[in-house]
Amino acid sequence: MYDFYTAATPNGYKVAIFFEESGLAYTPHFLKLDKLEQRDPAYVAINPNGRIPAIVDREDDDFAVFESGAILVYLAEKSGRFLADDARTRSVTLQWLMFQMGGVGPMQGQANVFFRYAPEKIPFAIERYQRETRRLYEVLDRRLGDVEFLAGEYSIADMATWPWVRSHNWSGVSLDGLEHLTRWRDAIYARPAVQRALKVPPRPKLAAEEDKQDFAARARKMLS
Ligand SMILES: N[C@@H](CCC(=O)N[C@@H](CS)C(=O)NCC(=O)O)C(=O)O
Repeated sequence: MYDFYTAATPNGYKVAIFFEESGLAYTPHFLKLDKLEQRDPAYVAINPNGRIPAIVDREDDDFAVFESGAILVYLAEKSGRFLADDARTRSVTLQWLMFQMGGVGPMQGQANVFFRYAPEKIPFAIERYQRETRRLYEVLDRRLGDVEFLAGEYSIADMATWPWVRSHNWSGVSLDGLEHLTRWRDAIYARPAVQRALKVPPRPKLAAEEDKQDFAARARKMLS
């Protein structure tokens, strides 16, 4: 059994998708990021970075894992799912996982900060991070023109990348013209396990402008 510390963000949904796809037993704990619960010393003892997600493996001496990519690798190795054994497929999976962890996540995260949360609008920063995110999406699109999923078969690389691509509108980044990435986005969205994961916790619907402003104001509290 795993304790899973999370919130309604892309990095949290990566791990929720793994749990729902694999059927591993887990107990979710939802942190209120706008109340800065992620900085509570009891939680920082689990995740020294004071961010979500994190897990604790209750069947392995309460072993704690932080960093979403490391969590996915740990769970894949524990369950024998979604990370191939053969060296080449495993390497390809880890290459695309690292591409997400070092590229898509940080760039799109900064696009969100400057496009949605920053108290002042800095056009250079907004354009820089949106353009870089779009460039990374184009890399994904070319890859997905050759293969069904990033490592060939559905894997932790897709689980890590999908929640970010899914929220492209929030970052102000278009998928126009990226037909392979759009095909992949829709195929993963249709998976029942992914639908279940998106309720862990439920993602707020930000249809109205007031809802978007309210969400951004709460997210801004984390920037201090
Ligand atoms: N590299 C980390 C990033 C974790 C991260 O930035 N989590 C965000 C939510 S997506 C968070 O906890 N933010 C709270 C804060 O900034 O205080 C990972 O992939 O686990």
